[in-house]
Amino acid sequence: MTTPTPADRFSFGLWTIGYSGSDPFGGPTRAPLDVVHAVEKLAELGAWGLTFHDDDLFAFGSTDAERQKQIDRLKGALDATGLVVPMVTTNLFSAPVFKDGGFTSNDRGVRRFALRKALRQLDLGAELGAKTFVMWGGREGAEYDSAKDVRQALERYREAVNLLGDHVVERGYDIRFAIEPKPNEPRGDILLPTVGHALAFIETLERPELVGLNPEVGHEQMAGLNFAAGIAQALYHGKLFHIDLNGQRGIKYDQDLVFGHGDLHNAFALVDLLEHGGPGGGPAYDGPRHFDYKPSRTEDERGVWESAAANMRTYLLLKERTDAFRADPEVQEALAEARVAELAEPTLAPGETAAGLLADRSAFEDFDADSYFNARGFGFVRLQQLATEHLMAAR
Ligand SMILES: [Mn+2]
Repeated sequence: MTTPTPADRFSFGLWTIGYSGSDPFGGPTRAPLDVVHAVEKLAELGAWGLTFHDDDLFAFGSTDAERQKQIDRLKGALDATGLVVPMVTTNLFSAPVFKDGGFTSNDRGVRRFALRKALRQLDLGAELGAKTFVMWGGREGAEYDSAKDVRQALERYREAVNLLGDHVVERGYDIRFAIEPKPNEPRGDILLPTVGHALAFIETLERPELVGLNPEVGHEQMAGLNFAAGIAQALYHGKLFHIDLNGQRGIKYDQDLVFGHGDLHNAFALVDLLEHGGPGGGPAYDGPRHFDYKPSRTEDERGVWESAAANMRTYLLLKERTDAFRADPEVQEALAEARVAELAEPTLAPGETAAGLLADRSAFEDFDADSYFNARGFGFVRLQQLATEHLMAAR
C-alpha cells in the first residue's frame, strides 16, 4: 500500500509546502501559498495533519483582527477537509527582534516578549487540539564565544520551558513539549545542538515528563551523526514525542530534501525501527510522521505537490521494503547468525554480583578468547547486504 491515507498519520508544516524559494543568495521563485489552498491540497494527497508556526498563518505584527481572520479561515478549511492540527510551534527566529534569539537573548526585554509570543501560540495550539508544542531554537546560540554565557543561556532556556510547562498544567492542556535539536544554521552554534545534548537538558527541568524531543533527520546528519541510532536512544529514554522526516546529504548546510533523498540506507533503518522496533515486532512509535522538508526553489507549484507526495510515497515504500526484510527467512537466519537477539540477554545471571562473576572461571580463566582470532565472525556484512537488496527490491 503506497497510497497515503489519514491512518498513516502523515503531517506537513505550512512552512514546508509554503516555502517560496528564498535563500541567502536569491529571493522567492514561487508565489505565496494560501493556507486554505494548502489544506485542501494536503487532504487531496492523503495527508492527515497540518502544523504551523504562528507567523506562517498570520504575519508577524498582524493586528488581532487580521490574526483572527486567518485562524477562522484555517478552521473552516480543517472542518471542510477533516485535516487536523497535531502540532504547533512559535517563530522566535525570523523577526529582527530575535536576532540574538528569543528565550536566550542577552536582552531581557526580548526574552519577555518571546515568552509572551510562545504563550499566545500555546493557547492557540490548545484551542485547535494540538497535542505537541515543538521548540526549535534556531537563533538560540551565538557566533562568538565571548558574546554568550552558555551556562546562563541554558538557565534562561530552562526558565522558559518551565514557565510554558506551568502554563500547560494551570490551564489543564493536553499538550507536551518537543525540543528540536540542530547544531548550527542560522546561528554559528546553536544551544542543545544534538539529541544527546537535549536529553541531558530535559532531565534538569521541573517537569521532565512533559518534555521530549522532535529530532530532525537532517539536523543530526549535519553533525555527522547516525539519525536512526539517535532515534533509538530517544525511544530508549521514552522521549520520542514527535519526529521531523526529511533528507540530507552529509555535513553541509541544512538541505531539507524529500525524505529518502539523502542517506537512503539510514532512512531504511529508521523506518524499520519505527515500524518494527516495538514489542513483538510492531511499531515502536505511534506519533505523527511529520515532514519538515523544503520543495527545492527549482520547482513550480506542481513540483511542490509532487514533492509533498514523494515524501509520503517514499515512507510507505520503505515500510513495504522493511516488511519484506523482516519476513525473509534468510534475513531471520542472518539475524540469528549475527546474534542480534542475544544482546537482549543480561550479561549477569539473576542476582549475580561482582564476587559471583569473579568466582566464575568459565567467564575468564577458562574462556577461550583466542578462539576469536581468524574465526567466529558475526556475519554483519551479509545482513547489511540483505537489507540493501530488500531496499533495492532485488529480493
Ligand atoms: Mn532542516
